[in-house]
Amino acid sequence: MIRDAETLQQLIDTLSRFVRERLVPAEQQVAENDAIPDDIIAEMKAMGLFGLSIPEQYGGLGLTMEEEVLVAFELGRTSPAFRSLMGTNNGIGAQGILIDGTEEQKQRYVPQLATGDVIGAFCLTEPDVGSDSGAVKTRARRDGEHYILNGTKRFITNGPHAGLFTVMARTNADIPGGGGVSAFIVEGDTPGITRGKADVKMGQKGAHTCDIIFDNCRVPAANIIGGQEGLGFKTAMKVLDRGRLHISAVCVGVAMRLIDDAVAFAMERQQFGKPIIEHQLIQAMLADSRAEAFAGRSMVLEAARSKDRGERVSLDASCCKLFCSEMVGRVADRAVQIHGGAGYMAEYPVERFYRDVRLFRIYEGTTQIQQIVIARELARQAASA
Ligand code: COS
Repeated sequence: MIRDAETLQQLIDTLSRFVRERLVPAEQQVAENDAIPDDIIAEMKAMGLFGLSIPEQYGGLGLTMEEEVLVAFELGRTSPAFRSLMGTNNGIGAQGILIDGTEEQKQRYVPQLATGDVIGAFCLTEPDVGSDSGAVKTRARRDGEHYILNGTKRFITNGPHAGLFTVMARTNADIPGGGGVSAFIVEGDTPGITRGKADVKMGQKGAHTCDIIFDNCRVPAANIIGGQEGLGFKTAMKVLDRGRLHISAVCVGVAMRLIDDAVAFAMERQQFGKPIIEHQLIQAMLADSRAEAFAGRSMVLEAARSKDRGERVSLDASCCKLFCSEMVGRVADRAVQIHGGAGYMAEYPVERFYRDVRLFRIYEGTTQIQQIVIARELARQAASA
């Protein structure tokens, strides 16, 4: 439930203004330079954006899931690169510690993520481990009061900037699949960590990913999340349930932005003697886009409310991720189509967004993985009915 509607509205209004007045005008520069300007990062920190979903006792704003998705709808109205920078601290870079970490681990590591002084990253994917994330090959061998990590993590969001990693590594080679995997908190300056060069991506310029290579990296045994081996895969899945809801909300925000841009263009652009928004085939594309974005918004809010009630949301989160990421792809495609030849030109933001949104159908679980999660949950529910 919204805990204080007035304060929340103030936050959303402030954020909406920040997006409109600071972030949207900087989008092109971020895309060209492949970097977010330092003064914008400083403003994001001052606004508390790195700790939106981190509880107050660890220095964050402590938003509920419903409040967080309302904020993400606003943040989605600009280049995903801005959200990506603070997204890991709120999401996959902090939630493993928050969901399953010990109190000591939370107190030690989360406050620095809440302020944005340290950037967090989530190391699950590997060169040979993508959708089958239980197959983690990175090894963690116990050696006295430490574990020694060896392996390569791939496509790690914010990897070049991260000062704190949540790393899924296999502690028991005899247990295949997720049961042999543990999650570790690894400080970015630990000897034995090398960062690969930043990946060259299709879109989302300004958001950076790279390989993180662990070569005999010694991590204190006290940094195993939850203090116990074998929980890491489940921790990762719980983190992703939450992350998928957040990404879905961002997809809705981007869709709303693209619809606004397409409407503005269609009102301006004249063909056959009238603005193209008066042509029914253009109207159909706008109407379908708005209806689908509204459906996405409604389902994300509903799922977020379930999460705030403490319900398990794996099925709902996957439904949201599946629908919203595919939906924003269709909306971006129509937005380009409405712009006609101009939509193919880099001068218009829709060209950039068309490439940016492609990632939403892939990361934090592909569409096909969401389908698998949904079908398995249906079977599980039917079996236990
Ligand atoms: N919450 C809590 N526990 C979960 C869970 C969740 N959301 N999902 C699975 N588990 C538990 C299961 O209950 C099971 O527990 P038991 O062994 O006690 O029965 C265990 O974890 C293993 O689950 P499962 O058998 O379903 O695991 P699979 O290896 O079949 O993998 C998928 C399931 C494919 C869904 C998982 O690997 C996945 O989500 N892959 C995509 C990963 C991803 O999103 N990567 C993106 C990059 S990270 S940004």
